[in-house]
Amino acid sequence: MKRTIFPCILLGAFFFIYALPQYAQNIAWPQFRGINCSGIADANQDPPINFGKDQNMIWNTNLSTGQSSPCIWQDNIFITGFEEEEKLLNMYCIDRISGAIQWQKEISVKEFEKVHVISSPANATPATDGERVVFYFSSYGLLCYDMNGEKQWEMKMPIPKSRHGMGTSPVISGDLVIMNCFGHENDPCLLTINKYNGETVWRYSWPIEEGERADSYSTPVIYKNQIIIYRSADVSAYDVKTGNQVWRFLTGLGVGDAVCTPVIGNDIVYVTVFSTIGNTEVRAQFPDFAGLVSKYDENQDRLITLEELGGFEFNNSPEKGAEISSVIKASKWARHFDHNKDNYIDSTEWASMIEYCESDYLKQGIKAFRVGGEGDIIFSNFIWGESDHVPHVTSPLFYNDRVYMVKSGGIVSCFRAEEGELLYNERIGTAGAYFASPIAVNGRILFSSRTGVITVVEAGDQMNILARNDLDEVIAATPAIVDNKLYVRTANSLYAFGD
Ligand SMILES: [Ca+2]
Ligand SMILES: [Ca+2]
Repeated sequence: MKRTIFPCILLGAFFFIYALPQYAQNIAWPQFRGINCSGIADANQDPPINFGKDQNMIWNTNLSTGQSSPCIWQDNIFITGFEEEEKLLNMYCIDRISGAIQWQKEISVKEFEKVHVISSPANATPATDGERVVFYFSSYGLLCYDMNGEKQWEMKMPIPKSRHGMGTSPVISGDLVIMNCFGHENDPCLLTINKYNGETVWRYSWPIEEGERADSYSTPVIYKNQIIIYRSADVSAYDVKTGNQVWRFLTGLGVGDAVCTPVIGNDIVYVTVFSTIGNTEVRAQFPDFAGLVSKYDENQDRLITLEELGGFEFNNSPEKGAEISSVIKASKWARHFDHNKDNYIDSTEWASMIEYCESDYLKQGIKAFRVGGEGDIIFSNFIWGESDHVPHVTSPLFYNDRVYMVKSGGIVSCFRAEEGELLYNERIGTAGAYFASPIAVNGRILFSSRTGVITVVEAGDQMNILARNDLDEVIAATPAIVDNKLYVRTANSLYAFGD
């Protein structure tokens, strides 16, 4: 069922032709998820559909653990890793043709940033413009090297305070390195840095408003002269020259995890907004008050205390699989709904919690809105939204006028991009968690499961699975495609596949 809190406004598509970035002619996948975080390979690329350790593998190079994606320029691949015991952060430059390590740098730190069990101190994908490469480690800061591995500059940063650890990656646009630090709870800001010397150009500090929380795992997206960032309360745009906020699209969730990186297609922004407590998997686990009493009223006084609720636990994402999904105590949430603070949750208070979940469900989901305007653009620019099927971590993919999403469980949704019509919502047959974002090449889409299966699906209005390729290693990083080859970072390896 299609549900949304917003009016559905259909707008015509606006097609702008603007100059391709200079690296479009080069062999380049220069940052997280390729050019402008789109996840779309250059036209005419044709990597193998079937691949694996025994099929179409060109090379495989062992790396230290990490989940940054490959950053590629011509014959160089830049990638990171870390060594837990030694407290080392590793930066690699790998020869794209042979897989040999060309140079390797390491930084020793006293401590790593505290990160979520599914995250990593080597999370951020490097960014390059073909003359330099910028690495970001939340436990250290930014480091810039030239292509030969000579250090150009560095910007140390305090270890950020955040819920799950930084998820963002730097990007290079024009003369600037752009860093989304909106997820630093202690000092949420957007930073631009002179890529030649490492000096700060401007800094936009987030004036946190009531009901908002500094939170953002998103990588910046560039649209003309604007930097677009997804934060917990909004998707907002900043003038690349001045650092002024130009517009903001309120997502409705003031305290949600802003995890995905939005994508832009035909001047429409697509963003997936996820609420832990609003998602259908969680809501299905909540009984009504009578059900609550029959199950958790230990002393049988027909009343429920917060302590009695301690026995009620729910899984915040059963589809991720037992290994990494979190079990949450209902009392943790219910405490906020004990409005009269008497330590009992009565039927009205329980109902208000269910209502809150329902309201978060209506606020969450994929949202499509027209890019542009000034100030608050939620009512003027909103096009369509859909509460169901929303992933927690992966980013949406805009490809050939369709939008694709994959959520844990291997559940793929495909929408008509402009209208929001759901074309299909189906399981691709590999369950478990999905953290890598989908990418597209030559009429095909690649979905990578954490368990290491890369499913190749034909782009289009029906699901048509072309291949399932099992690497049998953990994949959390989004793969990269250049030069008819596919590059996949697993927990401890980098693979190159090609015919
Ligand atoms: Ca009781
Ligand atoms: Ca109460």
